[in-house]
Amino acid sequence: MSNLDNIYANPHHKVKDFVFDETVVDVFSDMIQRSVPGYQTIISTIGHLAQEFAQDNSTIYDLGCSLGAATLAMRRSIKNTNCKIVSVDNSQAMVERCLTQLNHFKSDVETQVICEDALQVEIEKASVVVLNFTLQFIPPEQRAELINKIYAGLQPGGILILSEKIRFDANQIQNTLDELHLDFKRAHGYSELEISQKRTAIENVMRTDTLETHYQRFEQAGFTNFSQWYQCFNFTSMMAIK
Ligand code: GEK
Repeated sequence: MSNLDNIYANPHHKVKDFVFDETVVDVFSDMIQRSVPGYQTIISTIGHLAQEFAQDNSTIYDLGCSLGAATLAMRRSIKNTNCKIVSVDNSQAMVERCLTQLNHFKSDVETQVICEDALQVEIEKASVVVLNFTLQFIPPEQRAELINKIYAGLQPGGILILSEKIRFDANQIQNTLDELHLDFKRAHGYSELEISQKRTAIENVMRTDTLETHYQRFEQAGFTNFSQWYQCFNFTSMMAIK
């Protein structure tokens, strides 16, 4: 069950940088669904992709798992032998709530939920790695290191699923897609005050890349087989197969 996100509904004297604390955890499910166009489609497609790419005797990683939506979708769909899921988030509040959420559902798939920085996690014998709107919160100078580590830890035939908010160098495209996204938020009940305070809170914390930057990182890591599979406005999801 998720509470309504009204964190920025009233004026804040000083808008602080956004953090994934208990207040956010309480409303997270509502917040992400009203902020990310196609979030549910992306989650269910992650389940389908995991079904297709998970391998026997391998590990699936959900890095920046929040409340475990992608973990749950994958856990429901994989049918492999000796395939476990490692779900990681560096917010203690998220990890605690994620464990509670996962315990609501029965599953035979071994699932570990760990509170750690994605940059510190060892990626080994991976068949599926998910970064669903997580890389954008990692300092830009550390992003290549993480993608390189994921490539190294993937088994041949394994997949990285990377979803991100992206930015565009062409001003008119950037402004038009941004406006469409704001209209999506308005249509989901966010006021102008909520939109503007959230924007202030997130601007130092979430730094977006262009699609070209993501593709360059994939190439530099060693991936040759990658594509977007989803885009709505300035939100995309990509797959890179080793
Ligand atoms: C979903 N994937 O619902 N290491 C680990 N976790 C991190 C790090 C880091 N360095 N930085 C941020 N996080 C989820 C949604 S939300 C996206 C992901 C959003 C975590 C952070 O604590 C938060 O839980 C998550 O990444 C980003 O499918 O809020 O827009």
